[in-house]
Amino acid sequence: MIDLRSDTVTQPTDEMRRVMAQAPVGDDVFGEDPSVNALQEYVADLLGKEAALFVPSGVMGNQIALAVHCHPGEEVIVEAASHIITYETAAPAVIARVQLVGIPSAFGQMSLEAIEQAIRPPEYYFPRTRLICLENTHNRHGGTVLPVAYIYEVAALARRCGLALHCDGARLWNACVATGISPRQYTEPFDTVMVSFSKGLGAPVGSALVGSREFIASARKWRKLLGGGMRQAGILAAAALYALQHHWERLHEDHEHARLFAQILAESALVEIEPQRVQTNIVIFRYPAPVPFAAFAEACRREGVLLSQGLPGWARAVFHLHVDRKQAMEAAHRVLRAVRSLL
Ligand code: TLP
Repeated sequence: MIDLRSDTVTQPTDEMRRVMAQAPVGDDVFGEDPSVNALQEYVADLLGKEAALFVPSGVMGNQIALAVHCHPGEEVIVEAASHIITYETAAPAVIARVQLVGIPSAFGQMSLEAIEQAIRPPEYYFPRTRLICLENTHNRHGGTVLPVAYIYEVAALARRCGLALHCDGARLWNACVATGISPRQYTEPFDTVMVSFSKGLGAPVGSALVGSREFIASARKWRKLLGGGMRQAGILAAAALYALQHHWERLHEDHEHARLFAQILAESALVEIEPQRVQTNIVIFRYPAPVPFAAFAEACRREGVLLSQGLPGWARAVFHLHVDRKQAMEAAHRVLRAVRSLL
């Protein structure tokens, strides 16, 4: 079975398990876990921010960011197909108690005009706009990369309007590898950034939230409130640091495999694919309408490929540590066999 449902499905490698087993640990709720502290210092420095907080999941990192940036009843501008709006179980309504304003876009880039129009004037009866969130790379749009110039334009608009700017950078590493742009260049315009170790980097668990020292102090309180204060979490942090130091460079292989897979699908003309969307490790493509996704996914499973759903009407294949070049090509041929079986 070739599992392309997500880059979250990877198993820790033998070397990663060895590093985990040997990691020095302490009680992180007391701030005494040396491996967690080492990871947090490393990530803060890598992303050019004052401080970092290790959190169990990307969702918790995003939700803590919203809770620290906003007061209940305020508004957050997000891209309409963003992870925050789609896959976080309406947590912003429950935890930060904010309202999300979703702005549709083609590749994850909300237009500046649309963002500006969504910012509320200061009438007492409007909600107060507090925060803009960007997602880089953009998951549902197919792992698309936000151009740095665009991010700076959004940041200038946010500053001009007194708004904070957060980045869901669960796959920021992929954007860096795809463009050669450093993490610091990507993160500089943001007040806060969430990055994940458990996606393409292949760590079993964990994300980090970075920002100012003051912001991260509040974030630590929120993490505890949400039940995310972990004790000897160094075992996990060691895996995350190992992943960052050893699995980052190889992400270009996942991008290459994604391109190869997309190319085989595109050449067949059996499925609709937009090659300009294939920028990192995610490929989304339109499967034969009007077959429901579940039926298409089942046909692919019968051929030995697991896929997930992207935008409505689109299937998603994600390339990772455990899929080599041969398997990427084989997966494309199997998907085409599944498509033919449904025609
Ligand atoms: N994405 C998962 C699913 O939740 C869809 C996946 O398989 O891609 N931000 C972005 C952009 C993400 O893609 C994800 C996970 C998260 C946040 C949440 O991370 P976790 O799963 O660690 O809470």
